Amino acid sequence: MSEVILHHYQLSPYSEKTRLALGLKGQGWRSVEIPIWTPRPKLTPMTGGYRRTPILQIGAEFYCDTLLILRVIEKLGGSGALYPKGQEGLAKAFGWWIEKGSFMNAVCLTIGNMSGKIPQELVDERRPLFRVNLDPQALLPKRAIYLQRLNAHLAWLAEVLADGREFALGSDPSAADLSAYHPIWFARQNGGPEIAELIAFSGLVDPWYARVAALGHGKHTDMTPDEAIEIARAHQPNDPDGWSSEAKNVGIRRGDRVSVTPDDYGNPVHGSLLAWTADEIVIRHEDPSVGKVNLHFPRVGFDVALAEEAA
Ligand SMILES: N[C@@H](CCC(=O)N[C@@H](CS)C(=O)NCC(=O)O)C(=O)O
Repeated sequence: MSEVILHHYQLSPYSEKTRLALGLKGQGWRSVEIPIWTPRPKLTPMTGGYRRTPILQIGAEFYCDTLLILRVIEKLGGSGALYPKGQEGLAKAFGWWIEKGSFMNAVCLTIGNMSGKIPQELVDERRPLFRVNLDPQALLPKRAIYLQRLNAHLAWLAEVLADGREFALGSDPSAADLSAYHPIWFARQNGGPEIAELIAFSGLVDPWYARVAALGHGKHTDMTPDEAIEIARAHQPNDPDGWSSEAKNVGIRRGDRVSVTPDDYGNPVHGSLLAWTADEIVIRHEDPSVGKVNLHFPRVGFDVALAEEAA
């Protein structure tokens, strides 16, 4: 099998979730550091412009969104279980809830405390993506709101951990812990002691947080963006043909040119539809610099539609 390549940047909470997943599974990986804000001229041609972070690459297969990326990492084998047997659906639903409830609130709470540390380019670039002004001066006055919203969800996490269990689903770590951890990690790493203290339920959350952090990131070595492009170019993409009747019911057929768009924030990506299963959408993308590649998306959180002719 071709190497597991993670396109990510250090500051990114969803990348931290993925790094920990690789650590939990003991999976070796190659690290391609991408710019924190666009343009990303080396990455964009490979991913058809999908612009969220992180992205996992294996040969000419590109996996978008950590919901799918963690499932791919799980299938690679290794130690532990991101989706423990009998708790697969629970781990996914838990992760969906806590990320929706806490991620943006933790980010806005934290950045409000990062005056002088957030480049204007980042504020300007993220504004249309998140539809939020990430300027610390704009976020600080709203601290009370973000704090209430974050702590309301952390109260549920504390309730889950209140019986003394070591991890969210029991005695072993899973994807559920990683989803709960990364927004708190972002706040603690970047918000300083003031924000760390504002985050409630520390008595219950702290020992759990330390256990998740101890999973580490696994063995990894750096790779240049050009090496990653070369690997994509050197591999033939797979030809998956999984199909669900759902696709038929919405009037889309294999081979149609479609757009795939996150249902919360982010841009559409276009390509020819190869597979549509209960769990995954796969489209074929082609670019002169990398040739043919497959882009994979989770079914949950993405909308597929026939592409406009001009797309
Ligand atoms: N649901 C997505 C969310 C990913 C996400 O929002 N990532 C943030 C960084 S942690 C992002 O893309 N920010 C904009 C960017 O990096 O370009 C996932 O699970 O991968």
